[in-house]
Amino acid sequence: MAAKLSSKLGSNKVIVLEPADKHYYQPMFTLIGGGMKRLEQSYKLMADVLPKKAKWLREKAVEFDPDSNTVKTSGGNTIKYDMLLIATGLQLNYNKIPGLVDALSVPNGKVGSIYSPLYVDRVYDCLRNINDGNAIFTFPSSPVKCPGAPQKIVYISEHYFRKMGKRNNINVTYNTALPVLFGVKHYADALWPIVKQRNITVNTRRNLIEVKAAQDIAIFENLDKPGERFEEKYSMLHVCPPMSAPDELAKCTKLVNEAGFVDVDKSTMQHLKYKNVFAIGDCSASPNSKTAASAAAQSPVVYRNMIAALKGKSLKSSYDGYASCPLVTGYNTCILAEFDYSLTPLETFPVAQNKERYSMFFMKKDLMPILYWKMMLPGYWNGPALMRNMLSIFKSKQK
Ligand code: UQ1
Repeated sequence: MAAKLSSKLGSNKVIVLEPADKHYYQPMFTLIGGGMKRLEQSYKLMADVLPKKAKWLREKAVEFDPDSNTVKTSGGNTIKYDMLLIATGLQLNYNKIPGLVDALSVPNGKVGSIYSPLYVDRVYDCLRNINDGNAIFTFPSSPVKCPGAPQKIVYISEHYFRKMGKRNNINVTYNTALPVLFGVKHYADALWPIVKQRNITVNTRRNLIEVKAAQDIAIFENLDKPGERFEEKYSMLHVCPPMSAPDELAKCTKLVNEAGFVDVDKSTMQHLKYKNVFAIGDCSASPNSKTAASAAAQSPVVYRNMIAALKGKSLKSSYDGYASCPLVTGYNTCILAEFDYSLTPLETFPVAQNKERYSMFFMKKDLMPILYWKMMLPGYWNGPALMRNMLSIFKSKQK
């Protein structure tokens, strides 16, 4: 967005408040967990990816005051804005689960998590170290980014165990707080036969509440029967942490909804009350799946509407809730889920995308990182809508 806006508005009109020195391509983390990529391949220095025409302030936004059009920064500065775009992403709350941070700090431990660059390498270590017992994977009771990722790592791990000839000695269990395997029925119907055929145990409505690293025990609660708990012994545990909007954002009640997310119109991405405030990506309250593809599809809408709002014109561009999730099902297959707000498939390619395919795996593993760095970050990639419309002429022929 900074690239798009600074190229339109000119040098030093856009200020980027960003405390991090590295920018991670997070969609690579599942592959790193499976040993298919290395952590060093997943990031670039922030200084090298931010647009030259924008001014980078290496500080964090710590206080928002939309009534005075100001943001306070971690360095004690107060910045006045004409337009504000909030793109903070989510906060990982590993500390909300007693014992988890300790478990993730044990050298050569049995607990890992693909969601953090701090813990992702532990996942592949776990896969290599486990020889028997229970491999347990979790999905928390909170909104998460890339809701497919906690089960992608299940499929990758299960395939890894088979490749290494140790699958027969390992029970693979996916404990999810959700009532379903996947929120879009078209793809859930494709995934259930895969978990059954591969003998993966799926328990719904099970939420991780504590980890006892000294005993290798994970404690889950039954979300449908409060008070009912299960203690499960693990030889490896993969945790998807609970997530939330960042604290600094969530405390600004003027800007956020009850859950802490920026209260925007789900079509225009403009704040419902403050017309000079927009949001993009995981921090927005728009009820789409939180994925990189969603942010890509939101980006032309946010761009056009911000420019219109700046000129005092009406907002014409609208986001349809498009999200995409390349559901990696092993070391060479992937189901490419694509859908919109109505949770109906909105697919790009003229093939049955609910089937496991090598082509989609190749796209996810080798093409998407290039597209991300070369097209999305410089502001040229607006999601696959254009490609979908062009390819749609082939669709009727396939059916
Ligand atoms: C996408 O746009 C995107 O954001 C850049 C991803 O994240 C890395 C994706 O994984 C996918 C699948 C898309 C959608 C792109 C196509 C070509 C369907």
